[in-house]
Parts: sequence; C-alpha cells; structure tokens
Amino acid sequence: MTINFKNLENELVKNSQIIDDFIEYNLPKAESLNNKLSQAIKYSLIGSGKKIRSYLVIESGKVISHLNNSNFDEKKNKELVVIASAIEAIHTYSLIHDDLPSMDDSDIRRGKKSTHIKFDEATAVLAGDALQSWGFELISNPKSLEDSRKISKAVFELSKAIGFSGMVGGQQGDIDFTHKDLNEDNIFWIQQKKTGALLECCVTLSCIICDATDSQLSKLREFSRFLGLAFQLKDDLLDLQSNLKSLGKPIHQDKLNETPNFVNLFGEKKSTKKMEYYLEESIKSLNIFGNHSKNLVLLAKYVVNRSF
Ligand code: GRG
Repeated sequence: MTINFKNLENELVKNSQIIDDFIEYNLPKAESLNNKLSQAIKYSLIGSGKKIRSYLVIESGKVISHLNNSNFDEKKNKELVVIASAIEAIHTYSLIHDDLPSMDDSDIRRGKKSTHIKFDEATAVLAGDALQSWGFELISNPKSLEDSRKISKAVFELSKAIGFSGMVGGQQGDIDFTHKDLNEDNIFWIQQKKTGALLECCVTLSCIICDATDSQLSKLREFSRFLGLAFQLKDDLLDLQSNLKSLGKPIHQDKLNETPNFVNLFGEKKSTKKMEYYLEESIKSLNIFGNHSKNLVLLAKYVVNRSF
C-alpha cells in the first residue's frame, strides 16, 4: 500500500520555516572581524536540510503533553523550539566537520558546496565549533528555559550524546574502522553512536521539558533507537540507489570508502529487510501512546520511504 506523505511533507516544511526563523533572529550578529564566520554559519544552517531532528523534538513534546493532559501552550512550544534549534545547530556542526578533507572529504552537502569548499577549511572548522557552542548557549540560557534543573539535565544529556561516548566517539570508530572489523556488532556500535545518539537525545530532551514519566521516556527512547537504525540503513541504501541530484551529495561513496555499514556487510536485499524490521519495531515502541503518536508513526514510515 502506498502511503501519502503530502501532509507530513507540508508539516516538515512548516517546521523548517519555524526553526530557520528562530535561528535567523537569534544567531549572534556579525561584528567586523568575524563576518566570514557568520556567513559560513548562516550558509550551512539556514534554508537547507530536512530538519527531521527538530520535528522529532517538537512532535515528541506534543505527544507527551497531550497524553498527560498538560497544556501544550505557547511557552512549552517556545521552549521546544529552542531545544530543536540547538540540536539542528549541533547536527549541522557534525555535518560540516564530517565533510572536511581529514574526514569524509566531501565537496557537496545538502545540494550545494560543502562549507569548506564554499569558504575555506579553517572557516569550516570554526563554523562547526561555533555552532556546537551556540547549541549549548541556547539550551543553557535561563531566559529561554526557566527551570534550572531541566536546563542542567538537558545540557548533561546533550553533552553525553554528542561527545566521547556518543557522536564524536562513533565518528572516531568510523574513521579507524578497517575491513577486518567488518561485523554486525561493530557496525551497530558505530551507527548507534554516530547517528543514533543525537536522534535519541531529541526525544530525551523533549521528555525532560514536558515532564514525561519514566516509562514514556523509555518507550520514546526505544522508538528513537530503532528509528535511528532504520534512518541510517535508508541513508546507506540511498547511497546505492539514488543519484547526486536527488540526494544532494555524491553517491556510491560507501562501497568506495569501505564504509562500516550494513549494506557493505549484508548487501542491498538483506539490508532492506533489516530496515523494514527496525521500522516495525520503532512503531511497536509507540503502542503505549495510542493515536497521540500518529505523526511519529508517519515520520518513521517517511524516513524509510524518503528519496533524499
Ligand atoms: C564530525 C563529530 C562529527 C560527527 C559526524 C553525523 C555524522 C557524525 C556524520 C555524518 C555521516 C552521515 C552521512 C551519517 C548518516 C546519517 C546522517 C547523520 C545523515 C544526515 O542527516 P539528515 O539526512 O541530513 O537528517 P539533513 O541534511 O537533512 O539535515
């Protein structure tokens, strides 16, 4: 059965607009000597990318609030937009650094020149650094999030997710991977950290802001872990099946670079089956939320059906 994703796609466009507007308004203004840095940050962050992580933050918050009969009011919405924008800034930092010659050495990202190609390598490194710290600046600003206990928990969870034991650690594993390491456990380890940890953090931070119960937190985290695996598998399959124009980045890179992924280990057919399995498991994790989670179910289906 074909699923109609038109409504979700419209919602994702609306969400991107909200996040872009927030970012545009709140980014620190350029001064005379850091104007180039400001240009590089805006170029990389605003107006491109699917902004799936920010949608996940805001939609998870809505699910929890509606389920617990607590108001999803303007204040809560604003707090989640802050968290969502911080996560998009940090995600963009990771992509800018991932494209650098010393890492993936990729000239194209999001359908345009990578940041180090458009500007230069030093500016790309610094733009990534500044985006990371701006993400923390947003979340820890007591003017945006009033509850200091929630701020401290959110900063703690985000630091764990993107640092040594999370995204950065996973990236190091990816870089140091060699062909002899090609087995399911290693791939699982790398992908859960490199891609999965930040996705999981999206729902964790939402649960902190919206006062989720422990079981709600645990189920949303389970959902995001399966979603992350399905997401990564789709990314790897697109590398094989898509084209530069639709994908906005070079294709057939994973085989060439012997990237540690399921497609290189199991091939296309088995990887597709695995992706479908993870999709089903992600949807099962949402059972306790009933109809409240229908947009998250649709998001999960969209992730494995997307063409870019
Ligand atoms: C450099 C510290 C550091 C980490 C890099 C995220 C990452 C870790 C590397 C990116 C490599 C990669 C292509 C991973 C596949 C999954 C992924 C994160 C894809 C990009 O996310 P999308 O599709 O991108 O949500 P957009 O452009 O839509 O935001």
